[in-house]
Amino acid sequence: MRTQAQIATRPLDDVMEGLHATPKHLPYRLLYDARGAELFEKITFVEDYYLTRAELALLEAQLPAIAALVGPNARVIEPGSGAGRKTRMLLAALESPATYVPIDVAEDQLTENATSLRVEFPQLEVLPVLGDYTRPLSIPAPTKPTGRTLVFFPGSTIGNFEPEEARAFLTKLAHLAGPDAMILLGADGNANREELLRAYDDREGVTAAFDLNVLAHVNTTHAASFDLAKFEHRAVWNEQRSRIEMHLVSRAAQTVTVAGEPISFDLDEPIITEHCYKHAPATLEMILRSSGWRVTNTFVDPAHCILMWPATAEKRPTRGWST
Ligand code: AVJ
Repeated sequence: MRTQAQIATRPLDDVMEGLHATPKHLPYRLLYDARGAELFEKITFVEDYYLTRAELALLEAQLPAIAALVGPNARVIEPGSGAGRKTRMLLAALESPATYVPIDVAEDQLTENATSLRVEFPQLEVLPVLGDYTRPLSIPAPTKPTGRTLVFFPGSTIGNFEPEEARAFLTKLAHLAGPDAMILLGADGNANREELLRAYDDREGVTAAFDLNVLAHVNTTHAASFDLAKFEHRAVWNEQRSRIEMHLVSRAAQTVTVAGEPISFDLDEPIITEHCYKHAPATLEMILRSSGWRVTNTFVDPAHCILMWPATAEKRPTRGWST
């Protein structure tokens, strides 16, 4: 499948690099192959994963304010569009949105989503971009004049980035979106260890299945011999870095072959597969500000976990293209 090849092929093989490192780690984008994207979508409905529920409620409550800020005929750009539940709410609330540009690596989901959006919003021009939004991007130009550009980046996806990368990425978005653009960034700022451990190791086992799927993916793309039964999913709160981590822990001392190379594991040795920073609101606001975005407002959910930041691009973003 093209998506998998595209996800797996990089100039420097970061899979091998990560498996030779200490601690071992895998690039998180591998979690989001076709099966992984499906499992992640399932996570968003899980009781213990409070993030989606809380953000949907917050978004719903603030939609009139958001629509007023954005104005008519908007061009909406969404990196990591996924299944598009929040997108639909947003598009339905905006005044005659003109263009929607979803960007995602999950090809099937991207195509299906674009097709159904064209039916649901006949006046909307949908211009999907298949690709990894952390790499250099070009956005197709709308065929008709549009109003304000809104970058829609909800879902705490920003937490996947290292703080410096987050800054570089938000700067890139400021350039991409142009002057007078807006961003709506949504992120979880919860630092409650118990709630986070539950959210990232849910009792239904969906997160565990999502995490373990990365080994199946590497088995396929890197001719690897991971036995999924010999690894266990674990959520780990990294207090010092204020981030939740997903680990796959080796249940035995074992050697796995990956692309012809033996990789040895000690008993209990982890592979870190993903981390999500839980920035304090002031930290994230500072990151936004130093990325060329002027924060205009902050929307906070009643449980004080999820925050949404509408921000407008400064006339001249402070930094050039990077990443
Ligand atoms: C898609 C990165 C926002 O960190 O909450 C959920 C991914 N991983 N459960 C998150 C995820 C395990 C999710 N993000």
